[in-house]
This record gives sequence, C-alpha cells and structure tokens, in this order.
Amino acid sequence: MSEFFKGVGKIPYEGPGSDNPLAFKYYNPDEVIGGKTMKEHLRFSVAYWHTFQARGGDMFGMGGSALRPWDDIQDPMDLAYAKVEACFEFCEKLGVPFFCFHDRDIAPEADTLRETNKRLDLVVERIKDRMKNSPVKLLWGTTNAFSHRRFTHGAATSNHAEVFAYAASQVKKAMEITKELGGQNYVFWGGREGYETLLNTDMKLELDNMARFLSMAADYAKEIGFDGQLLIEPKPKEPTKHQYDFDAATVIGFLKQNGLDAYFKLNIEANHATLAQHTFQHDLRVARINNMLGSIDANQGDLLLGWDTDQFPTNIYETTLAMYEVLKMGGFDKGGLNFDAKVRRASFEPVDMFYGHIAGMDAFAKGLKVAYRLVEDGVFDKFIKERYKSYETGIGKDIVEGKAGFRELEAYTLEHGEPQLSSGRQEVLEAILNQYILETK
Ligand code: XUL
Ligand code: CO
Repeated sequence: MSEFFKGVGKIPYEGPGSDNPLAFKYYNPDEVIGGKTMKEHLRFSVAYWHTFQARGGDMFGMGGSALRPWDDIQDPMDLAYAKVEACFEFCEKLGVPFFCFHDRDIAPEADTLRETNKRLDLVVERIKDRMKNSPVKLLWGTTNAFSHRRFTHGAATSNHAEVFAYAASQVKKAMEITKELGGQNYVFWGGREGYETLLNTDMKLELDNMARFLSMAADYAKEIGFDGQLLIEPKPKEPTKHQYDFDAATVIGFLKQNGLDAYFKLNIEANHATLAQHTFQHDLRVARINNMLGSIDANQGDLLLGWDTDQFPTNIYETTLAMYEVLKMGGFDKGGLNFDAKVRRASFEPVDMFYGHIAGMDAFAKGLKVAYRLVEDGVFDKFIKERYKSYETGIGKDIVEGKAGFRELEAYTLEHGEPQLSSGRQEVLEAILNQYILETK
C-alpha cells in the first residue's frame, strides 16, 4: 500500500508551547474533561468532498490550483480507490475518528444509474475492507443531487417528476451504502431545492413535494433498518437565490407543519448560519431548544463576503459559543463536528490540508475547554435565571402557568403602575467571556 502523505507522520499533541505546525497545541485526544475525553466530546470528521475532491477552483480559475499526491492517476476507478486509501491515511494520521461523503465523492458517476450504483458498490467494498483494520468510522453519508445538469431545476423540488424519481433513487442507494458502512447519520442538504424567480415557480407544489420526498426517505430508512439519525442541513442561499431550508427556524417549522419532526434533526453549519444573517450560536440555540440539534458542519465564513467560503474554523470566540451549545444539550449523541471546510486556493500543497484540520481541531479543543468552565461555573445561567426571576412568582408565575388572561393582567397593571426594569449587562458578560477565553489553560 503506497503512502500518499509522505513526510507527515501521526500528528502528536505537544501542547501550547510547541512551535511545530504539525502538532496539536490544544487538542489532546485523551485529556478528560467532565468525564469524557476530548476525542469523545468533539467527534471530529473529515469531509471527503473538500479534502479529496476539491481542487481549489473558483470562477476565475475553474481548473484549480491544488497539487495532490493522486494527480497522476488517470483511470477514474483507480483514482476512486486511491482516494479511499488517502482518506484513511489522512484521518489516521490526524487521529480524526470519522469522515463524511456524498455518493458522488467516493465513486464517479457512469452513463447509467445502474452502472453508477455498481461503481459505488465496488468502492464501498474497498471502504469496508479498509475499515476492518482502522479505527476510522463513517459519521454520515449524503447524496449529491445538485452537481449534475439534470438537477438544474432542483431535485425533490424540480418541475420534472422524472428528476424527483431520479433523486429518490439516488438517496435510496446512498442510504443503503451509508447503512452498510455503519454510518451514524444521513444528511439532507437542500442542494438546489429553492428557486431563482417566483415568475416560473409553483412554490406550494415544490414545498409539498419536498415534504413528500423527506417522508419517503424516513419510510425507507425504517424499512431497511437504518438506525442512524436523519439530518437536514439548513442554508439560506447558494446555489439558488432562495433555498427552502433557509435556517434552523424555517426547517423546524417545515418539519412540524408536515409531521416530520419526529424523524429528523438538524445539521447546523456555521457559514450557513452567518449567510442567513444569524450567528452560528443562534442557529445552534434554535436547534437545541427544540431538541433537534443533531450534528455540526464546523467551518467559518468571511463576514465581508456574501458567499459560503467554507474556511477552517479558527475563531475561538465562535468555537467556544458553539461548544457551549453542545455541552448544554449534554454533548453529541450520534452527531459530531464535521469539517465542511477547504483550504484556500493559494494553500495548494497537501500539507496545507493537515494545517487546516489541525487549526480547526485546536480551535474547537480550546473552545470546548472554555465552554466547559462557563457551563460548570454557571456564568450565564446564573445571570439569566436572575434576569427572568419575575416569572417565578406572582403575576409572572400566573402567566407561565396559564392562570392569567388579559383581564387579570390589566387589573395587575392598573394596580401596580410602571414596571421597574433591570440592566441587561451585555458589556459585563462579554468581558467575563473574554476573561474565560484568555484565562482557560
Ligand atoms: C454545501 C454544504 C454541503 C453539505 C453536504 O454548502 O454544506 O457540502 O454539507 O451536502
Ligand atoms: Co455542509
């Protein structure tokens, strides 16, 4: 078996004092925090598409700039097999326990669906073989029903029923192989489920069809005994002008409206939340308070750019607040932190892919440590409890318990007059958060 990433060994933990770029400074997989190791808390995952497929292309340089150790392999299936090896080598060297893929990442599409599925089966066999002597597992599988031109008008929301059928066939197969590989989740990101203009769009039919599609998917998962978690990944725009799965709140409303909320949870991506004009923490919070936070696509955007830049997450403020939400929900069950992130076009060497992941893993490790202390010390909880204490007694308790209506509230107001307010203390809280970030070792 050939080694793809020569010159890079197993990435060690060397601690904050290290100046070795190929070492972790904060991510110490075996360090125990609150009864669980960092590795168990964080459940990192490598994204096949960004790491083994992407070439650093952009609109002004479609061919890309990346140099990869598999560049000389011509035959598409040989290339697919090589990438399986490369994926396991990469994850094992990083000590990342999971990876994620789209069906079309692992095996190239052939002329017919039947042939494509045969190719998938061959690659799945390879992955299964490789898994036998590796600790690396599948966090989630998904379908790419957006790159091929047949999905120009969408997949489940296409105006062509034949495309709906094609997409369903693809999800069926992708779900089967995800199950076969022991995948712990199956993700639905909306691809081109949205519209460019309402002038040609039957929005009601498209949304109803999307619900029908998801309902069929949930039925099929049950039928084949797939016990992974089904996840929807919200995104507000790109590739379409308006994506139906706009943000966490929209998706939750949609699932509840269609009686699907018992079957799906959410996969929240940082850069998608910020594209929806929310903070990452906002969408995580919305998912969490609805008991629907399943997994996370860990990355970050550039707030000066209006598109999905999928950068590696290095902002400790953000990773802290993200891990705060994860800890507050009691940690991940089947989900994890999938690096849906790519190195920049100018970072074209294979070693840059290690640097990107190391940076992200360290940022989340530090975020976990800070967040753990914030939760343990009840910093925000105590303040928030005090801030809402008016709902614990008297008229507030009556409101919460449904014992007061407009008449009682008017009577109360007439009797008590102008309410006394308390300060929100945002600046103090932000200063405390900074203190925790700076002082956590
Ligand atoms: C697209 C995106 C996808 C999904 C999986 O913005 O995030 O890669 O995570 O289809
Ligand atoms: Co994503």
